[in-house]
Amino acid sequence: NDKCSLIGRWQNDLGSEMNITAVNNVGKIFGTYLTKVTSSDKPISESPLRGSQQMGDQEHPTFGFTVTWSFSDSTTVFVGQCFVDDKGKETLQTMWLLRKKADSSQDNWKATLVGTNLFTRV
Ligand code: B9F
Repeated sequence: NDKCSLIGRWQNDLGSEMNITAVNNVGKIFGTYLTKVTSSDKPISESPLRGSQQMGDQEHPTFGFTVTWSFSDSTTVFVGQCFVDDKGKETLQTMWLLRKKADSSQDNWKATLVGTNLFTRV
């Protein structure tokens, strides 16, 4: 019954790739994110991700992280949980909120997108 570790390379159902390079002793998460999808004209580039996970003796830890997109003015936060199945296969079940930059507070109502992503190890 192995514990689920976030460290490593992951791909989601959209083909996006993230590399979690470190989880430190207080549960801070460090890594990079390369989205496969965008709807802007700007070329996609790698973006930093920072977050934290529950530490302690947890088999299936919950976590959250933020991606501040390096090629756009928007930000996405992900929350999720790491699972290991009985064959030892790890998955990350997540939900995300994407905040677009609104031009004015009148446009606030249309500034947030929501969705889910499932990550598996590369
Ligand atoms: O496409 C987004 C973006 C922001 C401003 C112009 C383009 C940035 C990338 C977001 C990637 C999302 C998906 N990728 C993934 O792996 S994060 C959640 C999904 N999971 C136009 C305005 C706002 C969005 C599109 Fe834009």
